[in-house]
Amino acid sequence: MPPIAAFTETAPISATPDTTSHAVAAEARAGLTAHPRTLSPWLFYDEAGSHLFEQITQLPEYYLTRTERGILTAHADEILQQAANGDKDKQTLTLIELGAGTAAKTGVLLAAAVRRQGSVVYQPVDVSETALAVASRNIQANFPGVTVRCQVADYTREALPLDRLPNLRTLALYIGSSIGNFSPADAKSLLSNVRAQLLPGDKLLLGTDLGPSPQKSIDTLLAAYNDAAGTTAAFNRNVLTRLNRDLGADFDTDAFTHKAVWNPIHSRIEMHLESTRHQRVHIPANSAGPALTLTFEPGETIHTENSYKFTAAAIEALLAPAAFATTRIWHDPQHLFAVTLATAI
Ligand code: AVJ
Repeated sequence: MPPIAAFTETAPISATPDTTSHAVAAEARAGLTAHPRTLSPWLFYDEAGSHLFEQITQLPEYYLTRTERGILTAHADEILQQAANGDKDKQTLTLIELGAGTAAKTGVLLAAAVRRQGSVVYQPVDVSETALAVASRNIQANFPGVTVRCQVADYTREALPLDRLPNLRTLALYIGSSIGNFSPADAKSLLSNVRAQLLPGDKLLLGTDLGPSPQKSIDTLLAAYNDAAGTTAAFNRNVLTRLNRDLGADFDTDAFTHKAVWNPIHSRIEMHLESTRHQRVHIPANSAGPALTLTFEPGETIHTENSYKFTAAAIEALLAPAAFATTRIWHDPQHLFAVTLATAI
């Protein structure tokens, strides 16, 4: 296995900590017996899927990761300065990161925090203990002055296990456009949960992909989810491979086509798997229920992911109900992606 460098991208693990076969079985049963059929995006991130996601982040068409990294790199000092600003007695920051994974993009912000205040306590939160171990090792080795306190938790379900440090202001990081996988209602409750763990004046840094605009075509968006090399197609189909392995299902993965479509009503890219023929799929009895036989007609789809795209107004509309005021939005020069600093009110 190649050594994992501090700047290696890894999957933003948004799975529940309960990724046991029971959770997979329950999720697959509920989704595949619903109409239209769905599978939840956390199912993508088994080992093969996490590796495919890492490859996606390096594709020429997938601008999101490198664009966000560019924004963070260009504005790290300013982001830290604005996050600390506004309360003279509490300007020392501690950084907490939701879904930190291996903290690949965080280094640039940690380095800026160390420049600004000499040292910083960094609290990555993730469901994956393995990813956190890598994060901790890489950060401690490459960023002197950073103290890492890992917390294994599912921030999408539980209250944030925030270790409140006296007299420190918290800067919570939720980057990578991970919030794009949630419906607006779920995104608002997630942000409210985060907000409930913060004090007024604390900050949130939120990374979001942007919708089409005069500077950004729908084709740019579609290409990011329908790359020429077929990596996103493999990532999408891998969910069926996972169900075959984890549940003993018999999906013929070659009989499903990857589809990425722009939904202008909901301002989201949708990924689907489309059956190319009439087929039956069997799932043996498991802890979630009896054996299932699913019939797919040609053209019938499984909806596997939503990836919401935002405008400045839409970002504010998510943040405001969760009691965050938008403080500042940074963009890349092409206005593909946004990084928003919000203040807990
Ligand atoms: C990890 C949710 C940000 O929506 O762009 C990449 C996942 N899906 N290609 C995204 C993904 C297909 C990604 N997020």
